[in-house]
Amino acid sequence: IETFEGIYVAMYSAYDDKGEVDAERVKQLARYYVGKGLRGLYVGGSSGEGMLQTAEERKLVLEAVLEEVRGELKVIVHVGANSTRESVELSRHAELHGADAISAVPAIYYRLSEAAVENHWQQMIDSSRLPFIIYNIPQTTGFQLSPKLVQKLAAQPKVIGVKMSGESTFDLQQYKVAGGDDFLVFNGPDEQFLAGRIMGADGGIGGTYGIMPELFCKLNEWYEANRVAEAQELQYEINAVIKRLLTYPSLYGAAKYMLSLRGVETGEPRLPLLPVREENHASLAALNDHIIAL
Ligand code: HMN
Repeated sequence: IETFEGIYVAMYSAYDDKGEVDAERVKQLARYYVGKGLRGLYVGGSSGEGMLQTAEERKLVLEAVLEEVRGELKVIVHVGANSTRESVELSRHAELHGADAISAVPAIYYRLSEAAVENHWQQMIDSSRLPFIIYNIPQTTGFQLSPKLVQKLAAQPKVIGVKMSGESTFDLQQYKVAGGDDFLVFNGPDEQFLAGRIMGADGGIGGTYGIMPELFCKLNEWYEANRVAEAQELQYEINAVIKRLLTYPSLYGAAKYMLSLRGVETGEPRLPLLPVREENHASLAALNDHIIAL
């Protein structure tokens, strides 16, 4: 049985200087993550700005990633969109092009009943043979995922796990219980990766992993080796970095600027996400040096 546990970078977007999706830059970014100990990439999620792109752009991004790293890194693609129709289209595309798994948030904007969200996800699940990972992020979607719905969905072999980006580690553990033995939970909040693992997460998917992949892989290894005191110290170091990152106009703009300092150009985030300003450059360069030295 193929397993998905491990550490996945929630990949950032890659645009050219005019803000158009740039397949070459997507490939360079995907390539940057090979050989760092990661299990894979999570494409088109929050960090990847999937919700700010057209379906055609999202397809282009996924195809570029798969062309570059298929077989070297597992590729989970976020196919959540506002309409079920578009999500189904993206699911079919993902299967056709050889993605390893699909994943989706609930549809946003409308206040949806649990039955509506269940049906939205079910249509994606039914539209492809790929494994499906529920993406729970209540602070942005407003949808509270119940353990009962997790249990119901997880009864299907194709539903292999949940990406838990909510902050309650109690809820995380309850999803693990509800999903059963083979059901995977991926920790979402990078600031509490270690706490998530202790409460039952099998791995993590995170945006800030994108600028410190080695540190998150090390954190995971130390947890697995029972070196919890050292892991806690490393988590604290990481959190000091994240705390600083959150002071910029946008987390994504700051992270993307740091990648450019390492020779990986990905352009600015797409509006309404703000880019960093010139006055931020010096402190981000210092933060980048700090991360590299950790
Ligand atoms: C994604 O889909 O891009 C992310 O994996 C979601 C992830 O849980 C991030 N959460 C949000 O962006 C709301 C975290 O990586 C987050 O960026 C990090 O914990 C810093 O707060």
